[in-house]
Amino acid sequence: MTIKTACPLDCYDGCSIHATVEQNGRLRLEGNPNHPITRGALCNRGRRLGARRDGEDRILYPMKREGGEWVQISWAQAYREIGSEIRNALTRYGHHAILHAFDWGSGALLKSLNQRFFYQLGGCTETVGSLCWEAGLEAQRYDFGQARSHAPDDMVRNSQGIVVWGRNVATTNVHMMPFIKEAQARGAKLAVVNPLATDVARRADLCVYPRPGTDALLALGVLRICRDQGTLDNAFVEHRSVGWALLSEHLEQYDPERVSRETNVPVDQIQSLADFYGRLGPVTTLLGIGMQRYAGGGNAIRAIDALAAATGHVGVPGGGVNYAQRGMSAFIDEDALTGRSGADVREFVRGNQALEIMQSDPPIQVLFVTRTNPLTQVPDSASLRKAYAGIGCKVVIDMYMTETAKAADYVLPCTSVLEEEDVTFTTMWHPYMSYIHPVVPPKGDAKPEWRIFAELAEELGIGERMAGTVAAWLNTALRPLFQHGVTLEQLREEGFVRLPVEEVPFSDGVFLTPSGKFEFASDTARSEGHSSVATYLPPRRAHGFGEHKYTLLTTHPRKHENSQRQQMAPAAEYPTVEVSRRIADARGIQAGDRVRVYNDKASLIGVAKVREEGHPYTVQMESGWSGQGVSINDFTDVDPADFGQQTTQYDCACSVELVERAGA
Ligand SMILES: Nc1nc2c(c(=O)[nH]1)N[C@H]1C(S)=C(S)[C@@H](COP(=O)(O)OP(=O)(O)OC[C@H]3O[C@@H](n4cnc5c(=O)[nH]c(N)nc54)[C@H](O)[C@@H]3O)O[C@H]1N2
Ligand SMILES: Nc1nc2c(c(=O)[nH]1)N[C@H]1C(S)=C(S)[C@@H](COP(=O)(O)OP(=O)(O)OC[C@H]3O[C@@H](n4cnc5c(=O)[nH]c(N)nc54)[C@H](O)[C@@H]3O)O[C@H]1N2
Ligand code: SF4
Ligand SMILES: [Mo]
Repeated sequence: MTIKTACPLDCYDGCSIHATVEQNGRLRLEGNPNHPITRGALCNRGRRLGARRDGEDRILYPMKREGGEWVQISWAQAYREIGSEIRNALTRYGHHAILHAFDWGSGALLKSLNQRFFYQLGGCTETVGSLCWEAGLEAQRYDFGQARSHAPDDMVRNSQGIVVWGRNVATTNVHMMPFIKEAQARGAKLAVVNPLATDVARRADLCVYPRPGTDALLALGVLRICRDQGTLDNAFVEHRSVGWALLSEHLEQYDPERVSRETNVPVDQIQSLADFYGRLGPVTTLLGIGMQRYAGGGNAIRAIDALAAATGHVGVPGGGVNYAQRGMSAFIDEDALTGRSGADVREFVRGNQALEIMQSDPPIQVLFVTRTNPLTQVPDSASLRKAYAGIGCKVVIDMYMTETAKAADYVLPCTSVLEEEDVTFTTMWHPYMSYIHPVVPPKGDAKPEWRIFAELAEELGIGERMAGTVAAWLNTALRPLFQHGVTLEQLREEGFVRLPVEEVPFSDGVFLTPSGKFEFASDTARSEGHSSVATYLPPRRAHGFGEHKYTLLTTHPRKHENSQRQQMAPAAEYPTVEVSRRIADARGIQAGDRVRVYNDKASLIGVAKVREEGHPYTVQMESGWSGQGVSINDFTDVDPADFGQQTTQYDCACSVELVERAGA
């Protein structure tokens, strides 16, 4: 029998899965052929969810660290001891002494019940801000009022141009590739803007390899050329926007020669990009997360928004500046699930939590980590290891012994998605929501996270505040959706439903900004301490700015999800270090050589790969790796981006040297 479920990983694609338990008990997972995005195919990460469920190294019982050894304990003991730690913290210091560090390791809806638990204590300290994409979300809030994406098939039908700007589509958004191919078959032109030569670049009509962290400069330079050559959409600028005059004045700083010099993009390519936006029919822009992880990352997104809007590609079929699909949030009552509005919450910025913990008053007594592996994924891992080490009681809920779990006092085993009942959806791209049906029973003593917190609440005498069933919680959280005629039964039976978000956002010319128009100049941005128009803020450490010579881009891994390597793509002892041809020649490095990558904070040995195309001073490694006593984020720093408490992992530099010739 085929069971319909879904992939809850933090991903653009939000796939629907057909799961079968074979006679020998093995799980077979396939992409749902009827789902308009999944179209029958899963990526390696989705296919390996079964292996992760059955991994030999999976944690199946509550574990406690005693004198440096891990011992198995019962749930009753775990609840009793952790409950007593919570009570002590509450009595001595109050609820702010409890830190809940969480992220989106699973995007299933009922995971938010973990927040509800902490709010029922009166409040807690919790992590806010983003390791991921918030600078861009804030940028689009200033410009459009909210980040919205076009329906996937709109591009296939209507776009004359596609610009993949800082998104590694063939790796991180694999289900986009067929849509791009179909649009190209219909005659659409493709441009790719990325310091690295990604797989999609092979299909491109125009490849631009800017110096990392200079996208705002590039976009504003392109916009200035469009203005000077008269290829703007004057009707849009006049009737549907505010602030053009101010931005236009600001563009005087971005003459093509300066832009070329500082972005390292030849003038003729800047002109080609101007022709793309200025002279083609509707152009859709697929923005990635990469270029906003820099000092000026939010402004880079604003600059691209402005370019696409002024040249007439916003609010029209085939256009759009697609970064996220925040329209989904209107169909979910998050507060009914979490109860956040009544709670007294102290906020620690995710990227800066090490310092916040070390300076905390009241001090953090108990740490809970759910759905994240901060000791690998948060910048400046060394400081965070130190900060966590100073906390008396650390509880990690996970399926595997991550670097963070290894540093804990208690590790509690949560279920795999294949053992859960829930709902999931992506806010990164398309408007489909999927039902998660349980496929197999929980292994060992693993429990769904919401049950763990419900039982811990009972231990603390507040059980009734967390009591409920999956159906009841879903009915509560999805009430706004059900008002649109969708029912829980329909979602359950069909496996997925399309939410009623518009196919072409802002096609009525009405934006969600204070002015109701697209805002080239934003008073909101200014009142929040930023330039009112998009501006170029140089990187802090990337190539040409810091002491080390090469930009170090630790981008998202091909085969696995962030640091979730177990049973997906085990960490090699020596990670691959991709260097440009220029660096290889300067340092006498050949493919396969052992090389040392280092900066002031960290050092590791890897195996060299040489890239012929791309920005000449760029080194690339996959994020999510740890080994040799360090993690990738031992190289990165905690400085925030311009908007939204966003981290800047790519604003990072390193040096590289040859250690040992291949085969030597
Ligand atoms: N296989 C796989 N897929 C994933 C994930 C995964 O871990 N593995 N993670 C998921 C998550 S959490 C996210 S947030 C998304 C991220 O999805 P993406 O945004 O596609 O991923 P990134 O690797 O962060 O960066 C995308 C690209 O930005 C480029 N880039 C870096 N600096 C600059 C710059 O200054 N300018 C420009 N123009 N480009 C730059 C990088 O070279 C990279 O190719 O992917 C999701 N999908
Ligand atoms: N240098 C560098 N750093 C980066 C990035 C980068 O590109 N480069 N990318 C950044 C981005 S975009 C992101 S989104 C973050 C991601 O960083 P994290 O949020 O830490 O994501 P993962 O590494 O996927 O870790 C998620 C963990 O949650 C566990 N998990 C899965 N399901 C559940 C569940 O139901 N309950 C509980 N309790 N645990 C569960 C998984 O087993 C896994 O260990 O990393 C950021 N850090
Ligand atoms: S990780 Fe993304 S692409 Fe892969 S199966 Fe899951 S949702 Fe689909
Ligand atoms: Mo992310």
